[in-house]
Amino acid sequence: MSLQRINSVPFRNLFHLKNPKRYAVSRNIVGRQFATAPKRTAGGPSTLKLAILGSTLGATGGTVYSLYSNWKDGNSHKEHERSAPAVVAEFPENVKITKRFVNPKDTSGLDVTLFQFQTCPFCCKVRAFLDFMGISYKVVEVDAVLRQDIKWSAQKKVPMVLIRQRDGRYVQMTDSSAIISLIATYLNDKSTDIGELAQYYPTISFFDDNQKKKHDIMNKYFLMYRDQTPKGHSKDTEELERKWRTWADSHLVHLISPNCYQTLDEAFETFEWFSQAGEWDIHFPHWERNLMVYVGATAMWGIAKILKKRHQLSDDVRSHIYDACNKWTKELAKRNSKYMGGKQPNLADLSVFGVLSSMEGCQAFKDCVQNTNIGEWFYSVKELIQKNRGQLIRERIEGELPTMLNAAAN
Ligand SMILES: N[C@@H](CCC(=O)N[C@@H](CS)C(=O)NCC(=O)O)C(=O)O
Repeated sequence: MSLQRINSVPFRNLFHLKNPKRYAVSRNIVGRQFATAPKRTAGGPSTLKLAILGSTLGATGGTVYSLYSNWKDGNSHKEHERSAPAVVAEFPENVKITKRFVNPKDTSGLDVTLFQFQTCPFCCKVRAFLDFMGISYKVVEVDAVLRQDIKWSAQKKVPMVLIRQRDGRYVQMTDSSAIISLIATYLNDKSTDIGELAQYYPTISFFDDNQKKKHDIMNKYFLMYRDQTPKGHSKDTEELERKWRTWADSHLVHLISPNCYQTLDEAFETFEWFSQAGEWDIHFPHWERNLMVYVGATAMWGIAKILKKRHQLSDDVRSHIYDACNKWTKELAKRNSKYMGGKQPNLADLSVFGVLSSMEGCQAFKDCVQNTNIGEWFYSVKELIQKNRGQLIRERIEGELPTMLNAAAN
């Protein structure tokens, strides 16, 4: 089977191929510098001899270095592994489904289980997408400290989904953007098995600028089309969508932690809200809920400081998130468009919404709504998502179900 997008993605767009190339080029420059003859000093036979000797040594050194660099590059190339998404024969034992969203209007035929932390921005992105598309799915709320429900998996990050293939086995996909692209590809043309489509999103490893080995999912911002681009899509609209999806992952998301865990008090406040939003009181025993709040808040308060430095944010962290909200709304205004997708949200809207919704109960979000124009767009996307979302059914009930929630569940 040939899918259009995989052929039309220019290789230079795939970031993992950029780095080795850049290393190769810069190392050759170093090699050439070595090969350059050393500076001449005053004439005389001994100086000439020295110069010849020097340039010979230099040239040899340069060539040896160049060969060594090429060999080393070749070797690091070999280490750029690519692996297909894992497939599990049976749904893992002892995994407790926390809740499910059931939408009778769902015609996708998909059987999706989402392993998540309720307020992780990447998980919020996936939920925003699934809800907006009206897909029914099961949720496993993972304890962020003990992580018992993902013990079976080699991948330890959330979000992660298990999706049932036609042969009854389950394909495991990680990375919020890859999950969204995979399911969006499937929804566009259901004739190909989801397990087969998942092969277009392999995990690759590469070396970053600091020679650190990293992993990522190839093609994660790309949808795969069998024959032709769907109606209403054009190269420009797709590029725009990809640009802002990437922005949500590479910029916006990094502003969340420094803004929500600035102080220890704010970190506890945020985790109390997480507990409420994730219904930790009813899905986990009391001691586990407290462990998640106290360990989580303290850890995130420390991590937020590291992240602030890593992403070169000033002490006025709010100004960065206000700038980001303004950048988004200015782009909408410039396009005279309600959503980035036009009259309807597209994957960029859902991604930006998802990331921001992860802090909806935090002071930082309230400040954004008060100090920027993000609210109008945000609540309009939220309304559509809520309208399309399936009915919530709670499964794992450990604690007391508060009367209000009980009523909502029924
Ligand atoms: N690029 C990934 C990032 C996922 C990620 O970093 N998830 C965090 C939770 S917010 C996680 O699982 N961290 C646990 C760990 O790194 O072990 C995505 O888009 O899904």
